[in-house]
Amino acid sequence: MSRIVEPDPSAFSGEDARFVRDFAVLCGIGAAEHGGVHRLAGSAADGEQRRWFAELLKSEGFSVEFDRIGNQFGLLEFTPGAPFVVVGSHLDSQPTAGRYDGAYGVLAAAHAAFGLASQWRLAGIIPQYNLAVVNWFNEEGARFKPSMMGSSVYTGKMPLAEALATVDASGVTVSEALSSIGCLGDGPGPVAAFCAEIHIEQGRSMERNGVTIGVVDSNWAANKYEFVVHGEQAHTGSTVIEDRRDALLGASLLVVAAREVADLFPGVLHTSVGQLDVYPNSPVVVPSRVNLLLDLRSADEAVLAEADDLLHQRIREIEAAANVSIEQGSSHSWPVTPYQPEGVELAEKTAANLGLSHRRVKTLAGHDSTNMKDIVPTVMLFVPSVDGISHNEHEYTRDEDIVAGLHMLTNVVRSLCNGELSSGAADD
Ligand code: HGY
Ligand code: MN
Ligand code: MN
Repeated sequence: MSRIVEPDPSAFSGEDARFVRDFAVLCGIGAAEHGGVHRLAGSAADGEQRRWFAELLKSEGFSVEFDRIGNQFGLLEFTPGAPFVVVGSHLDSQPTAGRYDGAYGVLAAAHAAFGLASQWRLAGIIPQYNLAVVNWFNEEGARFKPSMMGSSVYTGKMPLAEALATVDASGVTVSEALSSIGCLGDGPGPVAAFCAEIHIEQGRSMERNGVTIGVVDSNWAANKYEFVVHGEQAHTGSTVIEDRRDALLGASLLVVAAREVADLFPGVLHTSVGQLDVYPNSPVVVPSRVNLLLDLRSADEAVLAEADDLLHQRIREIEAAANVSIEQGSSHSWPVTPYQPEGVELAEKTAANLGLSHRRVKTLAGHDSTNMKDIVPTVMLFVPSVDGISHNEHEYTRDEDIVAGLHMLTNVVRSLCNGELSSGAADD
C-alpha cells in the first residue's frame, strides 16, 4: 500500500513551487480521513473547490464562466473570436477517493496556463489560439450517472435536458445540485480547436517500465450496464426455500458470473460490479429488487463482444436458477478509439526535447479527453501512480512526477496554442 508523502513546495522554485503549494491547498478541500478526498459532483465540497479554483484563475487574469452543464472554464483571450485550446480534467471525486485523480490535471492545466501567459506577456507574443482551462463536471459518475457527463454534453454525445434531469439516490437533479452551488451557467462554453489533458495512470505499467510520461495513443472500450434483478418480497424465516424469488441471490450470481467471464480472458478483459442497491434491505425480508451496475472493458472489441454474449447467456441461466427476472436498464459504452497520431507525435517530440522518459500507453479508464478527441485533436498524457493505486485514499504520485508532468503539459499546450497541429487539423 503506497504511503502518501505530503506535497513539499520547498523542493521547487517559481511556477513549480506555486503549483505544488496550490496542490497541497486543494487536497485540503473535502479532505477525507486517510489522505484522500471526498468531493462528489455538485456537493458542498465540490462547490467549495470550484469557488477556490475560480479565485485562483481570476487572480491570474482569467475570466471564469460555467456552461449550461456546469463545466467550469478559465478563459484567456488573446485574439477575440479565435477558438480555444481547452486543457484540464475534473475536480469531482469518487467517495473516499484519491487526491490526484482528475484534480492533478485541472491544477496542472491552470499552472501550465499561468506559466505560458506570463511568458507570452513578457515576450509580447500573441499566440494563434485562445486558452481555456477546464474543470469538467461529473467525470466520475459516482453521484449522477453516467460518468464523463460534462464532457459528454459539451461534445454533443448526451442531450443537455437528459443530463440536467438526472437524479441522485435522493432524487436531487443535476440541475438542482449545480444551482445550489452556484455553478449552472447558460451558454455552450468556449469553442475548442484542440484539447489536452494530463492524469495519473491509475495502473502500474509506467512504474514497472520506469517512465515519467505516458503518451496515451488509444483507450480501452467499455460497456457499462445497469441491471435490475426482480424477485418477490418474502419472510426470510417462514418462506420455504423452493417458494423464494430472491433478487439478492440473483444479483450475487451475476456478480460471480461477471468475474468468471473475466477469468476466461486473463489480462485482456476487466469486469466488475461496483454498486448494488438492495430493496427493501431489511433484516427479515427476502429482497424483491436489486439494482446493480456492471462493467466490462477490453482493448479488444472482439473480446468485449464475446464477453458480452457470454454474460447475457449467463443471465438467462441465472434467471432460471434463482427464479428471478433480470431486466437491462440504461447502458453507457464507448469503443476503442485512437488519439490523433499527430498529437501522439507532438507529445513524444516534446518529452524527448525535455529529456523526459516516455512511452506510449493505453488508457483503461475513461477520461473527458476520450470524449474530446472525437471532436478535436487531443493530447492525453499520464504520470505514474505509485503501486497503481486509484479510487482509494492511498493514491499517490511523487512530487517530482507531478512537476515533470506540469512541464510536459506546459510545452504541449504552448505548441497547440502556437498552431503546431493546425495544418493537420485543417486537412481533416
Ligand atoms: O473509467 C470510467 O468509467 C470513468 O468514467 N473514469
Ligand atoms: Mn479521473
Ligand atoms: Mn476516477
